[in-house]
Amino acid sequence: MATSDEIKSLGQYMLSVSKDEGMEGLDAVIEAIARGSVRVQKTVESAALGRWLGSTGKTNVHGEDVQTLDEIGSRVFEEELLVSGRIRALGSEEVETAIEQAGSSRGNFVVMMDPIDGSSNIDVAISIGSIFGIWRHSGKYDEDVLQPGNQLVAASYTIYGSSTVMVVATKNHVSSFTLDPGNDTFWLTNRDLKLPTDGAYYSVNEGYFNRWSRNMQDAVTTLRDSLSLRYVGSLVADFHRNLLKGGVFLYPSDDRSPSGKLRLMYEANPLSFIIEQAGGSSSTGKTRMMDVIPDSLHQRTPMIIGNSDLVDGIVSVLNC
Ligand code: AHM
Ligand code: MG
Repeated sequence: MATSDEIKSLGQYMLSVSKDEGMEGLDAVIEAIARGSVRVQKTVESAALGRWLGSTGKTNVHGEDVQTLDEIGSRVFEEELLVSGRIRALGSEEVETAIEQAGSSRGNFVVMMDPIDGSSNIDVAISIGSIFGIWRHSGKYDEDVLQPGNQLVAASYTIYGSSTVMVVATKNHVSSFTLDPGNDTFWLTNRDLKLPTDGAYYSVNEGYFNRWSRNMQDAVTTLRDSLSLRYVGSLVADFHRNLLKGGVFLYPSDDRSPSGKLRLMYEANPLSFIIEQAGGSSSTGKTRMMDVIPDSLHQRTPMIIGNSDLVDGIVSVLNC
């Protein structure tokens, strides 16, 4: 690969990575996500002015209220990804069944996405994001859409925060790119990201403390001794901060949600791939997240993700 001095834009970076890692067409998929992110960022920025806040009045497959921006984000990324010509199957947290593009002879990738993550923060101008897991097209449709995380070839997320940042992970690199809104281009700003060795933060919704198992309560109580609490309530924002500063994010099961809240295919697997490439780990509390064999597209999972020593410590308290 060329040196960082020679590689500046996301497009240039991805051309080089796709070639080096033998993944023809991955650059087109990532560029489609980048174009979608620019469109979504513009919508997020002026959501109140364009009357794109609030609920659509519809309910999604998870029984959750669909926000107007959820619907826009889903449509934007679907359009951009499908015109890339590289998608064989596309699954979305907002859509019941995955789209199959059987006729696309160049379609060699399967993408699972959460088009707008952190929906409860849309109306209050707090950071939200978009998450993508990318697998190779493996064979039949059913096999394509239910591949485990350990078969991921790339993952990405975009955070619409005080700046718009896109993080892209492939088997050998995790890099971040910052959007220049003047020319709608993402520029490389952080190359080969690695988690800091000392975690600074723990992130969990402590409002659910009384619903957790005794062991989970003990594990979180221990974290309070050495770490600061930060919880935005947008997974992408909590994850991104912990990736840069070190720490651990938890969304456990509780007595109302025995499988937790987060979705394996759209949220947990892509972020687990990224954290492992950055030197951390991710667990369901029982097993490595990426070894879970999915049984349905929209299945939920508990998640503990971040610095390996913190994840391992929590998992050992959970299983003692
Ligand atoms: P969403 O994808 O519908 O926005 O739901 C997932 C979000 C995550 O971003 C976040 O970590 C979590 O829900 C917050 O849930 P809670 O409000 O229960 O803490
Ligand atoms: Mg989400």
